[in-house]
Amino acid sequence: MLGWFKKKFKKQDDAPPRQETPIAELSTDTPESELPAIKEKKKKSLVSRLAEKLSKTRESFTYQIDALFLGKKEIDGEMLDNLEEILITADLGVETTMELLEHVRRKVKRHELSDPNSLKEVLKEKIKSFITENDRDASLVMPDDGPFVIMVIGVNGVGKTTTIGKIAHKFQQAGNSILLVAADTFRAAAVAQLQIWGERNKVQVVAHKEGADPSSVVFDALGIAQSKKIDIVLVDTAGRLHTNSNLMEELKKIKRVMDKKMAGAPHEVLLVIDATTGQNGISQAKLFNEAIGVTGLTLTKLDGTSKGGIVVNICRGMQIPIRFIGIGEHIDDLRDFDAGEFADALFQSRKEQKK
Ligand SMILES: Nc1nc2c(ncn2[C@@H]2O[C@H](COP(=O)(O)OP(=O)(O)OP(=O)(O)O)[C@@H](O)[C@H]2O)c(=O)[nH]1
Ligand SMILES: [Mg+2]
Repeated sequence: MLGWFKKKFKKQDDAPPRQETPIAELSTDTPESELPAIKEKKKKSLVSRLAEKLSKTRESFTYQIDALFLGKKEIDGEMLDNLEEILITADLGVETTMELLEHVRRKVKRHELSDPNSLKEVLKEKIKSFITENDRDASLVMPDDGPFVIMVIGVNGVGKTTTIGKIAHKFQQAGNSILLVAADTFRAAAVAQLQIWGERNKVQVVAHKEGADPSSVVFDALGIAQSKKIDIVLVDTAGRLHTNSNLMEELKKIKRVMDKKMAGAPHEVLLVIDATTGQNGISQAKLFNEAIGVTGLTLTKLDGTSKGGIVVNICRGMQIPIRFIGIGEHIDDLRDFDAGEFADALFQSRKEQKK
């Protein structure tokens, strides 16, 4: 769990098994020889559940690709044109789509590829390699002591507050103490929403009055976190301001104040992107990264979109790692992003899903 995070919080290793994987539990009398098989079963079950959640993308993407090649004997121009349309529609991005088609065309020309079935396999392998190639362990600068501070940013409605609620749950299950910070002070409803997540998780929420300076909320909260020896601080920010001030300037200020109060904080600037917005999400990531400096991404609403190809696009085009994916509105609907697992789930066929 949370490979990028594990280094500091050893407690994570003692975490109870995640509720979403009700597989054969390991017990002390499980023979060692059975462990690999159990692990494999667990992996399959995780992939299948993810595949279920990605059903919209799979219908418009994976199944379309399957259908395109079904019963065909030859690769022709029309087939490649249709393939291009499928890839673009799933939001893989123009550049990635062109690169894939070029790869395929080259292979056809060199007679390394002739039948549609092997083309399908080549395509899958190439897309999988796009998703996994940037899957490096993005190291984080961990504080030697004191809380690990995560500042969550993104435009309005992308799922910041919900994601914070889910992350709090995940870390809490792993045995960490959590503090939530309502730095979206521009709407009373925003504070109330975070407080609901606080109650749900039974964790403290630091909030000031509506309209207060977000930086002062954060300043106070970090003081509380230090004195209470909190493990993880999650800071919720506004997605849109109802004043004339500039959102990016406001976020920069919050970040500066954090660093002043606690050198090195925030340790993670997590940008939340709504996967249903497709290419727009990529533009947001670029803007936020230029202005604030983003260290990790969360892609939400992958359950409700056929544009899950955006993941390929992001893995390919951005140097920022995806930390989490949101696959529903429930507290458990957040996954650590695992490139291999995602690629396997994306390409799970209808037949495999039914098994
Ligand atoms: N289906 C689905 N819905 C999600 C997911 N994440 C968030 N949502 C929903 O998206 C809507 C907006 O979520 P919020 O968490 O309020 O978004 P926000 O970014 O905090 O919004 P503002 O505070 O207005 O900027 C809510 O209805 C959430 O339930 C997800 O992974 N899947
Ligand atoms: Mg919010």
